[in-house]
Amino acid sequence: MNKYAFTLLLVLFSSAVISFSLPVHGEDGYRLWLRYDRVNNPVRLQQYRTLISCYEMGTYSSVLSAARDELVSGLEGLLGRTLSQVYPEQSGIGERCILAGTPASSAPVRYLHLEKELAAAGSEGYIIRSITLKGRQGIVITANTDIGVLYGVFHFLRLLQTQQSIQQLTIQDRPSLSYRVLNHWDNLNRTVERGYAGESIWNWWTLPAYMDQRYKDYARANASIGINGTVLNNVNASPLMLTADYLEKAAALAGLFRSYGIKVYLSVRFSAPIEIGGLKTADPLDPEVQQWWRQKADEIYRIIPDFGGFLVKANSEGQPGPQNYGRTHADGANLLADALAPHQGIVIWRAFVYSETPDDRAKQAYNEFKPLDGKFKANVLVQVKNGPIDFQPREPFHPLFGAMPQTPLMMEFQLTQEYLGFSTHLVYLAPLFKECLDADTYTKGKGSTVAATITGMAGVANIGNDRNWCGHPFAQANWYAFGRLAWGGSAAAAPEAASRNVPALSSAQIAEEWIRQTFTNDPAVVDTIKEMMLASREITVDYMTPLGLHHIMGYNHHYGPAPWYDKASRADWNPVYFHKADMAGIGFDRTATGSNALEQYAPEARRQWEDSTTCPDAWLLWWHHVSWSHRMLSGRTLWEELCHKYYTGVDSVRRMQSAWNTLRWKIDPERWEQVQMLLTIQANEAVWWRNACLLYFQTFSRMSLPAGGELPDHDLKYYEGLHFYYAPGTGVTGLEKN
Ligand code: GCV
Repeated sequence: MNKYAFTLLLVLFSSAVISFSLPVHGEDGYRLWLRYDRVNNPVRLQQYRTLISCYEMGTYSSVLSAARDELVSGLEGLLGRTLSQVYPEQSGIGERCILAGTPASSAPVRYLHLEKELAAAGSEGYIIRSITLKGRQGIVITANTDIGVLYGVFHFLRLLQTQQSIQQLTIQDRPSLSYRVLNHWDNLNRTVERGYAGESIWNWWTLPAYMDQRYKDYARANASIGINGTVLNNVNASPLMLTADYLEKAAALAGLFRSYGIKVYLSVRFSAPIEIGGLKTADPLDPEVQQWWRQKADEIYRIIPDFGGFLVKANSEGQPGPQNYGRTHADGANLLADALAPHQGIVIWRAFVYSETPDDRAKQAYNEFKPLDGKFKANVLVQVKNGPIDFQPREPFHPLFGAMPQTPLMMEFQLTQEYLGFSTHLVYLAPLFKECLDADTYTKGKGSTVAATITGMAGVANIGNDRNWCGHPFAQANWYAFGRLAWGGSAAAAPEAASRNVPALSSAQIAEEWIRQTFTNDPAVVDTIKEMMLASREITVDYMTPLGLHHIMGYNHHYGPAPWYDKASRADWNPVYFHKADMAGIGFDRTATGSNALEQYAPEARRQWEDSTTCPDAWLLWWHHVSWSHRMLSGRTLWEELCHKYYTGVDSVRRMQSAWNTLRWKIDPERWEQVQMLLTIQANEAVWWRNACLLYFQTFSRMSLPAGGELPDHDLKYYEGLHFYYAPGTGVTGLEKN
């Protein structure tokens, strides 16, 4: 073979090798915000390469191993070169080394004497500092615990991924809430209630023998944003979850998640003692039932020693509960609390309850739970949805926040977009979460924010087995924002919060971090995407449920508009129950002349909403039934304002489309194209919402649509006649109609 033929062969061979070693998927979103691509800003890259040339780790635990793996793979990707591991001397570090570990696991960390700073870091916080030790420069990432070190490593990598300076670092951070927990509504048959991103990521069939790589990447992603718990299964729980077979599967996941500081929790069905225990009753005061739960808890802790505890939906939407036996929610929660207490487990008892009574659904949870304050065992937390109805695009904060001072409360937010366009609409939820967290309950005087009343935060997960985890590339941002907000989105009342030395994160900051890590650091692109994200929630409110409207979507599957729907078996499942449109006007009167849900709030909070002439437009129809010609604060009449909002909503989605189009060549083609297609769906559905709602409400207002505005392309009958088979998230057969 001559020289040229040999060279040609070599080239062909190496390109074959290269093409095989390239990822099969392009930029498919799988890597989430942990991409670790080489830093493309030469100045920053130079700085990072100058300051980092090696690493040293404290003696390994499984958590520190995870920290080391992340640090090494992250830095090697970002710096584009390999790093050497240095084994530290007693009191020194290698030149330009990253030193990571706790004082207990690393002699050089001990030598730094950071006791005072570490005292403020608590059990999950950390310190990141530029140091000089015996004339050698380096950076230390340290904490009181191994998990604190892992969180510090993720923070450090975030600095590089977002191209921040790492000169003179003096970072100290800790979480403001103790419980930061994802709630999966995943069923054992892999359907996901209100899931829009494929099937459940838990492959119950192949667990525990087969551990999908996804489980580890899930844990990494969660740990990177400080999530420290996960409830694996749906709150509409199968009793089978508590059988030995399934517990073994859960134990396998718990074993993996342990290295990432994530505890496993399970949703339990209150009647499990009957269904899988063979008892005749699930009465919480029955000694046999009590013994059954104690034994079940012992069995669980034998195989999951750090098991987090139980999440319970009881006497809600058909689920069994203590009221089936004439007992209270406190009796039910305390039964389980007693079983878990010897193992330091907790019970998270949901307050999402409402029954078929003539009373306003918005009032029922408060009426049920407020009198139980002080009656729960110490290891019970009550989990309250952000608003009193059900995860609507806009709701006032739930009146239970601040109303149960003797009971630790968990906030429940929904990341999966059940009522916000599934995973086909781009809606960044941090502004919705912040609106609630920052709201003033006035329960302990001015400044008693909702955030200050909670101990933990739960997020109903939007994760499935779709390649990009969440369906919509931008839905990942809601997972990210949830974790970041639970970590540091508020100056919460928890004692830990007081010693955070960093200000609460804003929606804009979180969006920017996410964009830089997930898409690009190009400032113009970051700004364009950030603007879209920050506006997106309000835009969705405008085209779906403006001015305080709520719960007017399709029955059961909750897809699309159906304000006319009145066929549900229960009044409070019908949209007409919530908007109450008639010839006189529209809106739910929740003032003293109506249901008086207002009285559940502190007087100062009430004051902002109670007068229809001063109530902010955004909340008006939540609190008041007003005439179609009611004068809004904007100066328009109600009907004009309603039209204005619906039309503006559609226009704004179109503006998002134009903004996205300007990014055509600025981000990877795969995700650009996906988002472009999804925005087209969103724009079409915004038009659908606008037309369907305005045509329907017009039958009452008898007023005209705005002159010169786009006319609906169909009549009301057409919209009313639409049916959707196989709408995702319901688990129905597809033959059921809405
Ligand atoms: C898990 C809403 C949803 C249900 C959900 C329920 C809950 O009603 O539509 O799918 O059930 O909330 O939070 O328990």
